[in-house]
Amino acid sequence: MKTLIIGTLLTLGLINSASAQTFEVGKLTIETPYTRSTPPMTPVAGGFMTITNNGEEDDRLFAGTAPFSEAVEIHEMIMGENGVMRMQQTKGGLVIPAGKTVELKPGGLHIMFIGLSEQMIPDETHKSLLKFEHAGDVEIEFIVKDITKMPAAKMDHSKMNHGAMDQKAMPMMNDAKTDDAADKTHAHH
Ligand SMILES: [Cu+2]
Repeated sequence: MKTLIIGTLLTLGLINSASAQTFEVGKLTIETPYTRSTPPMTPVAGGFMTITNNGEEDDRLFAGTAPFSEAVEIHEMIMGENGVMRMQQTKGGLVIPAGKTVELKPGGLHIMFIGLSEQMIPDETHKSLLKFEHAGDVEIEFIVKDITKMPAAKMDHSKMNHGAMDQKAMPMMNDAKTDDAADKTHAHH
């Protein structure tokens, strides 16, 4: 009977954390961890979530482990010399400042699962252990979102707008010169 009650409570706890997608450890709240679906044999996948530090001292995420991935790293996006964004591993983990929320999202900071042993199938969940300097270890669950149903990243059109402004300025100068030349021609007569 005792075993049955404990078993029931554990089951309820798991159901609650999975549906709410919120995980607590120490002063940290980790919300909506997700990864994106992958085609078969894809070697890597990104992991995304928000981490809020409700405490009064900074904490630090030191990546973690996952049974479906050889390595779990923390990556940041940086501008390469050729003007193309690329990702690199953060040095010394990722600081979660006291009282702040850090967002890991596509195109920005993210967890990188490297060496996937499984395909990421939409709506499946995958457990992973995250390691924090102060809060310690926490097991969270990543939901796999269907990448084909997610909005695509917006393109940057700022360069096009600048080009249009430059072209507008030029005809005004040309008009002024043309008028000046026309006046001189008339004066000659
Ligand atoms: Cu990455």
